[in-house]
Amino acid sequence: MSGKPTRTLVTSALPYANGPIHIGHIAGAYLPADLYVRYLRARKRDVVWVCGSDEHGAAITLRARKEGTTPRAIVDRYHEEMQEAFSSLDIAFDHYDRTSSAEHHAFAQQFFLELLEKGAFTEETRQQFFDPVEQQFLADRYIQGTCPKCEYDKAFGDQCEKCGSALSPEDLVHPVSTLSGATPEMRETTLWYLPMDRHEDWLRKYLEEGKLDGEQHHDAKAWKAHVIGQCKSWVDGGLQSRAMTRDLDWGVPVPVEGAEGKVLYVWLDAPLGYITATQNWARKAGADWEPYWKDEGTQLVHFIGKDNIVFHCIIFPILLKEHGGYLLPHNVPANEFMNLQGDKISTSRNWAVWAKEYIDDFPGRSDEMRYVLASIMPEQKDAEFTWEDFQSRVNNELADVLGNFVNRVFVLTGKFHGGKVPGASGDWTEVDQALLDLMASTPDAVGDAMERYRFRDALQHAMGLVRAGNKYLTEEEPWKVVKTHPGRAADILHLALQVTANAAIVLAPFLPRTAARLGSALGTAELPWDAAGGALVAEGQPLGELPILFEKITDEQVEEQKGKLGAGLEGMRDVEQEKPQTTFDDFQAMDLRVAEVIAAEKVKGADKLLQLTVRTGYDERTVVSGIAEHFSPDDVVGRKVTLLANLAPRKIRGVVSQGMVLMATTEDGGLRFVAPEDGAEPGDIIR
Ligand code: B3M
Ligand code: ZN
Repeated sequence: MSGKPTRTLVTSALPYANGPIHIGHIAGAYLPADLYVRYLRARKRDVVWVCGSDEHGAAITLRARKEGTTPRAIVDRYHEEMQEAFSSLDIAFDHYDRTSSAEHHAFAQQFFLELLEKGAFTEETRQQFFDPVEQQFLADRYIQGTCPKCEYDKAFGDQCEKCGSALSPEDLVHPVSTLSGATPEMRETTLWYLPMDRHEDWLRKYLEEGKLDGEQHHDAKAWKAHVIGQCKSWVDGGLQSRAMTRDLDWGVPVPVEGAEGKVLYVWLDAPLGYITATQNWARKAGADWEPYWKDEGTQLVHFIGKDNIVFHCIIFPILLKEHGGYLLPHNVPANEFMNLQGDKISTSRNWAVWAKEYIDDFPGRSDEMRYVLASIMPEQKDAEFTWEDFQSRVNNELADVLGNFVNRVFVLTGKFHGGKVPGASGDWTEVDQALLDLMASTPDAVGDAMERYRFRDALQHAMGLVRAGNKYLTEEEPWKVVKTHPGRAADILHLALQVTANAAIVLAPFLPRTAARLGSALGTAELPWDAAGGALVAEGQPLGELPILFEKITDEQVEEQKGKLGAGLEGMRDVEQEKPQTTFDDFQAMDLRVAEVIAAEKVKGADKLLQLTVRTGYDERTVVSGIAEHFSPDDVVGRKVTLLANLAPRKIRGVVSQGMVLMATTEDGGLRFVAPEDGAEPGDIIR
């Protein structure tokens, strides 16, 4: 456990304002931060947690294009929607900001200029990919190609989402514009680059030892192994320069004369959003923002998903260090991915559990989702959410253990002690003592795990106390003992009530609503963490009404939720992804005509090929077609087909093919002719 910092600044990745929030987001960067912050706050530590919408970058402009609207309309819509989604699961930031604000633009521009003055960037005129159809430079998600590292064929110009590598457009093999599908041309433009290779030495030290300039900066061993591993492999692989500006019209304008039409790279501007969010929080709270970013005693902790590691552990630290005066991240406890019901979460396939829809279907039941997500959080490796598992955790753990335990304690206290906390004799048995010991050690066990970002472990420790309490009650049977030894029964219930109050404290970060209900039912306005471990409710204290804490999840609810996955897309086939957009002009360039097959024979030595003679109405020509495994020559003679007539002739197995016969591929891998309706004649033009 690292030493107690003076203050902690927590950030969660700024989500792109381009779509709704699902449980994968929540489990990745928001719930863990919320748990951490609630815990630190319970310990009365000085902590501020900021987040906000990331409103720039191709993620936004491409979405706007797809929906046929403006980037501004997209970010305004999702900025609101995302905040509702977060609060529906009681994800409670101190401040939620947005990067399209005037304050953020001004700060990011200022920061850029300061870096420029310090010589952090190199200004270079280089050849860049340019889309000749859309008349725009292509970077980031505007360009796709094959990843040079893992060969994934849909890597973007800034990152491969398969292997996580940070890329530059020129790294891509077979680059294509995602806007037009065109093969890009090269055009010259001037950009500012961040020469990252200059920083390899100190970065390595910072990552491996947590040391910088001889000073202990953080305990590197406290970093997650997968985070350190990813970073080290990038640094060891050699860091390249990376362009920090883009030729685009949506973003923070580059504040340099003559740089019209250029904006800051989104991964330069977005992390600075953490700083502007802190500034805006401070203004609102009447506090000073600077100590949170600049004072030695502050720990800066970034909660993110694993696809953002390179940006937070390498690029942002370089920017902060180059600028000077800022702290570097103390820890970046990135989470891995959450899968869903046997598949990757996917917005486009509607394979997701949306935060808002969940709350619409399970009103008021945010604690249940928080509990399940914390139980399976992808801390060290990818994890999977299933509705069956959700049901079993809610029913068997929350309802049958926590709910059942607390309910029995309250009912029995009502029955035997008139609803008042009974006194204890102080004559503890060995069994009592074991439970008292567990109660005493649980807060530290939970706290230690929390401070090490082991939220699953922390929850297990907290629930361990509840399980022990439940077992204690079952085995000690106060409802029987009361008949012969009422004093002993009072001891048992007294202890069980103390366990309940302690559980409310250590579970509060995970189950804030349940903890509050327990607190008021116990008649204690406040259950401070510092008092946890010992007796918390006094003899004679009257208990309030205990509501039913957890309803069971029914099989019907599970089925209903599973039925929603992929819904709206029923009857849809699992097919190849659509090719990048093409243009009307490109389509017009293809000459499609009705033709008739008048002769066919196998191509010698080629199992797959038929040599067809087709009549076009104005000539007869040879076309070689790869259909021999599906059709015999007899099958095809006399058929009307669709011919791509102006395809450049190609020699195939010694035969010159003049055109192509269009075929449809069926779901089971078969082939069908794309045949014109009866009555169409050779020479009819298709358009
Ligand atoms: N908007 C990336 C993402 O949503 C990004 C995070 C920015 S954090 C400064 O994956
Ligand atoms: Zn890759």
